[in-house]
Amino acid sequence: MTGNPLRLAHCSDIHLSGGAADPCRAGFARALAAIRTHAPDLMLLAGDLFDTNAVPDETVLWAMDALAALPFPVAMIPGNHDCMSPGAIYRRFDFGTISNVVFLGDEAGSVAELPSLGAVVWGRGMVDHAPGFRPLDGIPERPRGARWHLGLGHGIFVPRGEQTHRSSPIRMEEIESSGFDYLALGHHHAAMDLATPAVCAAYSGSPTDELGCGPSYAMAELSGPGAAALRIEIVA
Ligand SMILES: [Mn+2]
Repeated sequence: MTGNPLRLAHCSDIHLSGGAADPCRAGFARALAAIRTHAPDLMLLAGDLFDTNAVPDETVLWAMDALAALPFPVAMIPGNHDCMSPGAIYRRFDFGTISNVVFLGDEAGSVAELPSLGAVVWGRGMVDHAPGFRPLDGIPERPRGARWHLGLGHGIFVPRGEQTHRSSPIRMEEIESSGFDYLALGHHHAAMDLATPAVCAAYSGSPTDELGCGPSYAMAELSGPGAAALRIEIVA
């Protein structure tokens, strides 16, 4: 298949909490400025934009404005800190009304088409961060005619062959069999490159946490089936 590559930015675990003095707000603004320099076709936001569902409305409105100001589309899911519990931020504020944002909050999983990019994006909205919630359960077949099949998930990474009793497990076997061209993961604040020959996947790490290699996001360039270049970028 020929055509332009797809350039993805991937960010998660920002943990916005308070007002203008919140260091995560400044950190997210720096990360967005850095992401803009890559001129991505799409940004995937893999959960925990907010630290709790009790953040002030002003914080939510600031974040909505920050996303609306981006010159590219954004596809996003909730995480465990901003999950879809009763009274959740995303039940009170409809991020889907932002013209360049698609919000994938349905508990059963939902799909958004981005026809101008030839991309289809899937994700599940976490209601309850519990062992029974499987962030990658129910991935649909690759949609016919879609050039790029992209996924989002928020939960704990479980290496190949291991078991866990922890909440929201994301098993390496599920990543490998997902069929996605790119899978944007969130929850671990240290970045993790999980790309395999079949699936390009990563935890982007948090742009507002020093854990691991430092505050980070990920950039992926998809140039064809199984052909992806992934970079973890450090926020200066
Ligand atoms: Mn999380």
